[in-house]
Amino acid sequence: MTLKPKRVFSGIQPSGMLHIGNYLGAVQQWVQGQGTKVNFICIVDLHAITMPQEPAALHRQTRELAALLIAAGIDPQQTTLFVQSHVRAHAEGCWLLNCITPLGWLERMTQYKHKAQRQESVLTGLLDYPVLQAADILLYDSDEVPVGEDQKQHIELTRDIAGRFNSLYGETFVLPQPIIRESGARIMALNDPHAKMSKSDFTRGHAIRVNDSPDEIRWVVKRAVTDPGRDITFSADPARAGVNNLLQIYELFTGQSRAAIEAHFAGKGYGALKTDVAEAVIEGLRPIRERYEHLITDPAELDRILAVGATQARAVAEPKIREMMAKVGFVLPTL
Ligand code: AQP
Repeated sequence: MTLKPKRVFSGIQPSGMLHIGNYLGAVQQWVQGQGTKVNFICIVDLHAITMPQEPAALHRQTRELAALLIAAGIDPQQTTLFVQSHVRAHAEGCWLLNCITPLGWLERMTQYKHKAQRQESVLTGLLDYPVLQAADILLYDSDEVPVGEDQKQHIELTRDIAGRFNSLYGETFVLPQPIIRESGARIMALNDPHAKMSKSDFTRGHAIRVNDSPDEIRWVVKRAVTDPGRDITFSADPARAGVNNLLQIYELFTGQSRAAIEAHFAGKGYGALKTDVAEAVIEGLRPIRERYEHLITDPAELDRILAVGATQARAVAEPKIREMMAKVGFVLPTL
């Protein structure tokens, strides 16, 4: 008996330049999973507008993100890479799922509470963000959703929404599993190791962006917050979060084992740690930056790749949205 290959879905917002948290927490996993599974990677522009976006910047960032994902190793021959708004079923699916999702489930979401706190007036779309995410995932009968740790609660909510639809209208959806790395699940800000590295924090020193120059990367890592101790060892102690974060970044960029890394830094100081981390990041990002500079000069080729991706995505999502509509009781438009 041949087993059906697993379906994988994940998304990323074109809300700014990718940082190493997005890269190590999510994109690197997507690249490593290619070949054995059926992959859908979605540039989630509908999600991006749940926070205010400047239209020209959103437009530019959508192509930049496509170029960066390809430069980072997403192969459009092996992965369906597409833009969310090119597949109408995402917005339609969100509406159908909205109508079975209790408000209280959304008000509990940590990301909503965190982002809403920073807004003078909270937009409805921000509250609804996880329902749209549930539609994204469920339209593709996804088995696995590789994400950073911050998205775990949303994937659990997706399972709850899928379960509710299944019990109201009959078996329709696969219940997806979040896939979260042990190392890299939550890369912390370099200027505050107790806060998640985030695209929307533009303070210099907070993040390393994938297209930062080598000098900028050295500047940021040199100023990374550590602690008054001396040990360079992996640790879950919150007081040592800064050093632990630097070590995880080093581990993921070099691919070395934790034992080899601790042996390498034994007897050395934090200055040496920062120098080596900066150089490992620079070397790890160099090929991505070089491929990106080349790809971004050809917007027509990027649009062609995204058009192919949208056609492939529609071929899966459209029959699924029709199935959902039929189950709810809608008269389906004839094709
Ligand atoms: N710091 C992080 N460490 C590990 N993984 C992370 N991810 C985000 N930040 C980290 C993962 O990256 C994927 C894409 O994220 P997103 O574009 O959906 O945005 P986000 O989760 O809201 O993250 P950002 O970059 O911090 O954006 P803003 O500032 O706009 O909120 C996801 O799999 C996410 O888990």
